[in-house]
Amino acid sequence: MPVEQTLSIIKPDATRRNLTGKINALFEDAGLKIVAQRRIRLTKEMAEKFYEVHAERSFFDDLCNFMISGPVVVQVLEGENAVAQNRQIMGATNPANADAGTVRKLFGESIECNSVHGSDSLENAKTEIEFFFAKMDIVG
Ligand code: IDP
Ligand code: MG
Repeated sequence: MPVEQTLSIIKPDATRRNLTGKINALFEDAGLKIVAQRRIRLTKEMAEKFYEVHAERSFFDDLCNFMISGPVVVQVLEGENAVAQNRQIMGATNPANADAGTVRKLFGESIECNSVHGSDSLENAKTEIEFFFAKMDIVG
């Protein structure tokens, strides 16, 4: 399987509960390597740009306000099939529907406050990684 990189975000509901290490352990235990990581506060403009594909959705404003409600940890995960594998580790968008042992089942509070973001395709992963990281920030 090809080695890929994917963009992950530990969301404000999780940083607020000091869960960064527990979530990172799930990534690492599954074989994904954290090859870049930074704790930041998104601005409203960044959140709106990052989630612009959802601009027409009813939850867009709430989502952007949630994403700026506290610090986030942006990170690049690397490994075989990393994009799909991370989506599996994350679990379904709604924690109520997520499989046992996934990040969202273990830690998600609601369909909005679901602890993590993960790129949904290799193409989007490239765009999302470039949104936050320069090449020299990523050390494999
Ligand atoms: P994903 O994060 O599993 O890829 P998306 O459909 O891309 O899910 O939605 C992006 C984010 O928007 C979700 O992770 C969640 O935080 C939020 N979201 C999605 N659907 C809803 C909803 O129906 N109500 C409120 N927030 C939602
Ligand atoms: Mg998505």
